[in-house]
Amino acid sequence: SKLIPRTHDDYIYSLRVSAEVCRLDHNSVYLAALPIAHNYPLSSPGVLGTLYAGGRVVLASGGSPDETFPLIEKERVTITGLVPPLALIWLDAAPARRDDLSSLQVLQVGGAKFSAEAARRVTSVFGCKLQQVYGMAEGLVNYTRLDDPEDTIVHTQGRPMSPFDEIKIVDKEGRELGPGQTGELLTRGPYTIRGYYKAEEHNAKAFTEDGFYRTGDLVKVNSSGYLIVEGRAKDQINRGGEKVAAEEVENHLLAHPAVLDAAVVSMPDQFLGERTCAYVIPRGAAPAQAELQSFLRERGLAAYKIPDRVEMVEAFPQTGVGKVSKKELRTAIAEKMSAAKNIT
Ligand code: OOB
Repeated sequence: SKLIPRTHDDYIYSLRVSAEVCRLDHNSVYLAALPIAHNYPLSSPGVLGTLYAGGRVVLASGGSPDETFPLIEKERVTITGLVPPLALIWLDAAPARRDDLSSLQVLQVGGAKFSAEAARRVTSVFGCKLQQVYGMAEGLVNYTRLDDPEDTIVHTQGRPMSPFDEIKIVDKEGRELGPGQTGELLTRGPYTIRGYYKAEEHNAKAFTEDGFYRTGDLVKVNSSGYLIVEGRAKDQINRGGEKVAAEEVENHLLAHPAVLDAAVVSMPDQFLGERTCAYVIPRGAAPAQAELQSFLRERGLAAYKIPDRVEMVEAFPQTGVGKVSKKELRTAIAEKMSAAKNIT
């Protein structure tokens, strides 16, 4: 782990601009459904941004609809922030419940990529605006704006909150790329760190000489300057040399009516080095592996991208803030396979 030395000034700046972008004022009521030690519910605009704007904060002990929906009704919550796995649970739960969620004006989703399939459903299910939030503990936060066209809100992860944020998208050789081209996002700006704490060796790799932070995110920018996150530099499966982007396969799986959520990871393979394993949380009765594979084939997915294995689970392991922990999924499938090998 690397320490991220943020200053009070960084935070105050970040809160002020976030509160403006999210149009918070003394009438705002923020529901903290995520653990508030994380930068997103803490300061984007989160608890601190709401208090800064003179609003009110409601703390939930967890994010489940059973707890949060009645709280939204009782406290007349106007804005809250979720990570995508929780947003999918809310989207699934809302139609069958009778809580009055009409006070909700903005539902933020961020911390990991929110699929366009799910993003499209937010406004019709909750009757409020969706705001995508793409941020990082190191600093930079991007938001879609509340009055952006629906297409921008559904298909992009927003643009930098501050006019002083600088961004560059570069290829592997560090050459700057133009709109529509995918590369690594580099950034420098008023609330982004210039180095991890006492980590000189690591900093030499994680920052450019002129102080840009190398995010490790694969991103492209559209003609209006909005970012579209295509994945992590490392979130791909190397299947005998053929690269499979986890997110592409996940998006296709999410289009299946019996799939609530999907996470695609690599599993070790003697011949190919790696193969793909799709972890799926079913919606209702679990679809058969063969059914999912032929569904993907019919959608035109190349044969080498079809998951070699599908594992049905009730929930994914999570990081502290509730993102899917792919690291734990990779370990779990590798252990399961080596245990099976020992038996045969
Ligand atoms: C937030 O911060 P971290 O430090 O937990 O994670 C940052 C990483 C990003 O580099 C990116 O890989 C991913 O999480 N990420 C997203 C995303 N938001 C974050 N990937 C795709 N789409 C998004 N909307 O996660 C964080 C910090 C402050 C505000 C919001 C999120």
